[in-house]
Amino acid sequence: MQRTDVTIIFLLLFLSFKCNAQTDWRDCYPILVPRLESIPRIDGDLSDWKDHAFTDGVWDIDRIRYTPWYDPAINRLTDHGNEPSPEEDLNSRYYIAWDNKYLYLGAEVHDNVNDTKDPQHEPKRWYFKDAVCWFIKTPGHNISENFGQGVNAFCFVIDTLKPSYGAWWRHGDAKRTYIEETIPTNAVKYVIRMNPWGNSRGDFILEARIELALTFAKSDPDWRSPKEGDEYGLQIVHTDPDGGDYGGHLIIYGTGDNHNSWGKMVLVGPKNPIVRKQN
Ligand SMILES: [Ca+2]
Ligand SMILES: [Ca+2]
Ligand SMILES: [Ca+2]
Repeated sequence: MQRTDVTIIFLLLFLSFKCNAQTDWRDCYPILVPRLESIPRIDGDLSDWKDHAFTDGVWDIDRIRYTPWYDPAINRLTDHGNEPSPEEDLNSRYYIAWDNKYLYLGAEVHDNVNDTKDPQHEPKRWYFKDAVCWFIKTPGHNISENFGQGVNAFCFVIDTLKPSYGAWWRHGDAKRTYIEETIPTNAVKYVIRMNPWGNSRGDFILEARIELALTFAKSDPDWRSPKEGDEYGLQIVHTDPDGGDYGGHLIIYGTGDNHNSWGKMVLVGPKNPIVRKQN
């Protein structure tokens, strides 16, 4: 057994002792994000790193319904007539990993319709389009205001034309809140591959990396290079309008802009892929 496995087991044991009916779900469900030992190619194919990344499997509306953060007003799908079953409307796997320079983000998504048209388009309105957005808070702050220092959202509109607003960054800094801007082009690399399995033109794979020093250090002057044990905040928001205006919306590990509702994301060492038993 490798040192990292032992560390993770001790961490989980420690956390499990703290879990009871009065405990916050976030203390019982740490999101242990592994460090990658080899550098992925950002090419719309996650197979080079996804087995070494954090994922907790498939998310759809049925699974979210039984989570502690579920709110039917915001976790919902929309009916435009002639819809497939809810699980075929949207189900996804999300991946996250890190190394000393980058945060790696991935999604493998089954979606019935790709919709990036917004009748009242503004660059910051990613949430009126098909988009996947990772909300991340840097370690060590108990900030009161939403999107203040160290609080970030990295949002990717699922448009292969990659418009200027396609990779969006909502964040704070030491003085301001809710800064809305494109992720600087030198800080992000991403690829969207549509219909990767030949089943639906709405399906896609998103593979992205964010350069840590060009984003977190800007949103949080106190941010330091990542190391194992660092505790960030994490929430994923996946929007799925599929026609019409404000539409389907799944929130994972949180309840919205208030970062105090977000899950605990702990940076850990490399992860060994699951090995299947020989038959
Ligand atoms: Ca790749
Ligand atoms: Ca859909
Ligand atoms: Ca969609």
